[in-house]
Amino acid sequence: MNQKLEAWVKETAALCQPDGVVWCDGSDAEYQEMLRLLVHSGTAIRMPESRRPNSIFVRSDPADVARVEEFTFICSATRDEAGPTNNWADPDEMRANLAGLFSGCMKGRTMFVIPYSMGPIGSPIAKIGVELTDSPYVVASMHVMARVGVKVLEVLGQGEFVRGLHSVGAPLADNSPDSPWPCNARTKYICHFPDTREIMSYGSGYGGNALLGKKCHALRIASVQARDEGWLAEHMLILKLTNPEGKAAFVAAAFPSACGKTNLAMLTPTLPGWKVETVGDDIAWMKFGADGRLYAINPEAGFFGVAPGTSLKSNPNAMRTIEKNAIFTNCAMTTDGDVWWEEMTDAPPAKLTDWLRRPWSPASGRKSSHPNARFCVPAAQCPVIAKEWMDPAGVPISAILFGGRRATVMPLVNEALSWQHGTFLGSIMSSETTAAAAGAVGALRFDPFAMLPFCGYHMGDYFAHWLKVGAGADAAKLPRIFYVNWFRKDAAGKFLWPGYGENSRVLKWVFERVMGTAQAVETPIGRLPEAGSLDVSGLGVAPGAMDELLRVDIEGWTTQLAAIQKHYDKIGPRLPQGLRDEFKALEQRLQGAGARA
Ligand code: OXD
Ligand code: MN
Repeated sequence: MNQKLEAWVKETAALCQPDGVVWCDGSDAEYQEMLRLLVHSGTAIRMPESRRPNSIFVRSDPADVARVEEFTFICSATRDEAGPTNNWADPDEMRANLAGLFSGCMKGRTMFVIPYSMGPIGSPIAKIGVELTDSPYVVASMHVMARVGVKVLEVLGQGEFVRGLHSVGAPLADNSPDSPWPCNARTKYICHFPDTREIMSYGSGYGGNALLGKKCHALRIASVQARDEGWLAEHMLILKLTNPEGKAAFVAAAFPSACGKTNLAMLTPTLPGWKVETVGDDIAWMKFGADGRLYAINPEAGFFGVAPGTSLKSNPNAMRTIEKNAIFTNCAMTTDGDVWWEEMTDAPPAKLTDWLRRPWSPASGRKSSHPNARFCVPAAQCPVIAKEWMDPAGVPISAILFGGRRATVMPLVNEALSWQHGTFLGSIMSSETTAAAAGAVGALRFDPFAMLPFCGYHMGDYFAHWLKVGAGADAAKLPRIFYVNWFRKDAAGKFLWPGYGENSRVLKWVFERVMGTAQAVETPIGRLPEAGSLDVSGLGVAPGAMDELLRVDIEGWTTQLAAIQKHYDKIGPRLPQGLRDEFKALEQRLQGAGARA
C-alpha cells in the first residue's frame, strides 16, 4: 500500500467524516453495486435490458448541469502564474476556505477511494491519480472513463499520484432521506493546486466538475506537468485516417467543447475507400518518441459525449457505441424507458418525460433534453475504435487541426506556414460558445487551442511552451498544423458546408498535404487548397459555396486584427515574441493584399 495515500485517506476521512470508507477495486461487481446504489437512492433508473442492456438513466438537479467555469480556480502560488485567463485564488486562503466546506461534508455518506490511471496502465505516457468522492455516480462514471482499481495501486507502488478530493457538498442528517441528485445548489468550487498536483472539487456532481480524471487532472494539472516535463496535454481528439490504398496517418484535433470532436473522431467518410477510426474524442497527451516524432495517447477509457444532436445521421458510430453499458444524464425518457434527445430522430416521439421529469410533447415549445445532456460509455465498444487505441507507446501524429464555430471569416481549411504560424493560429482560435459550460450560448470568444477553460497556468507561458516544443524538434518530423471551420454560414444564416461525413474531404486534403501529394496556394493567411486539389466530386453544395468557403476574406481578417490585438493585450507581457512576430507578419501580408486589391 502506498503510504502517502493511506495517510491522506485517513486524514481526509477525519475531515469529511463519512460513515465509512470503501477502497474501489475496479471490478464489475463493484460497478454493479454502484448502479444498484444509484437506483436505490432514486438517482438512476435502470433502462430496459431489451433496449439498452446494463444501462442507467439519470437526471441531475437543474442547479448542476454543466462545468462551472466561474467557480473554477487555479490556486498557484501567485496570481501571475495562473495568468489572466484563469480565476486565481491564494492557495492558503482557498485551502482554509475549503477546509471549512469539506469539514463534515460527507456525513451520512460513504467515501470511495478510486485509484485511477489516465492512459493505459503502465504506459510511459500514463499518469496515476486517486479520487476520493462521496458520489456513487462518480465512481460508476470513473469506471467507464478511466482505468480504476487494484491494478492501478500495483503500478503505483510508493510512487507519486495526483490527489483529487471531491464531495457533492450535501451531508445527510441522521436518517434523513437523500435527494435524487445530491449537490450544493449554492456553493461550488473546482480548485486546482498545480504546485502540489492537487484537485479539490466541492458542490457539484456533474461531469467535468466531478470526474476529476478528465478536465481537472488530464488537462489542468497535466498541462502544468507537461510544461515542466516537455510534453503536451491537449483538448484534442485523436483519429486514424486510412486512404483507399491502406496507408494510414494519425490526426489530432482541438475544437472547443461541444463543437463536434466526438463526431469527427468517429466520422463515416462519404469518400469511397477512406476510413476513419477512433483513438480518442476529447484529450490527447503527446510526447516525443525516440524517433523524434510526436506520439499521442488518449488518457481516457470512455466517451463522455454531448447527446443532443447525436443521431444515426450525424454520428452512427456513437449511436452504436451507446447501445449498451451506458450512463445517460439529463436526456428525455420515452414511454418505454429509453432515451431521446433533440435531433436523435427526424420526428420526435409523441410523448416524452423531459429531463426535468415533466410530461413533454412536440407542442410543449421547449427542449426535452438539457442541451448539455450526456452519454458516458466505454470507448472499447465503439465499432470504429482503432486497434492502436490502447498502445502504451501512443500513435505518431502527422497533423494537428484547430477549429471552432465561426459563421464568418475563417475558411473551410487553411494550412499553417510553419509550427510557429500554427501556434499563432491556435492562439487566436475563437468560437461561438456552447452549452457545455454554464453561461451565454452563441457569443464569440477567443478560446486558444480550445484550452481556455482547461489550461492550468499562464496562457502566455502555454503559448511559449508550444513554441519551445516546436523549436526543440526536427521540423520535418513535426505534425503539420491546419485550421478548419465546418460552420461558415451564408448571408441568410445557412451553413455553407454540409459537414459530418463530408468532412472526410478536408481530411483527405490534410492527408495528401502530409504525404506531399496535394497542392496548396500560399495566401496572406496560410496555405489553402489549390483549385481542384480539394476533392468535391459528387458533393452537391450550392453554386458559389465552395468559392465562399475557400475565400480569403482580407477585409474580415483585417477587421479581426483589432480583436486579436485586444486578446493578446489581455495575455500581457508574457505573450511570446514569436507570436508578436506572427501577428506583425500577418498584418503586413493583409496590408499588402489589401493594397493590391
Ligand atoms: C467536455 C467538455 O465535457 O469539454 O469534454 O466540456
Ligand atoms: Mn472536452
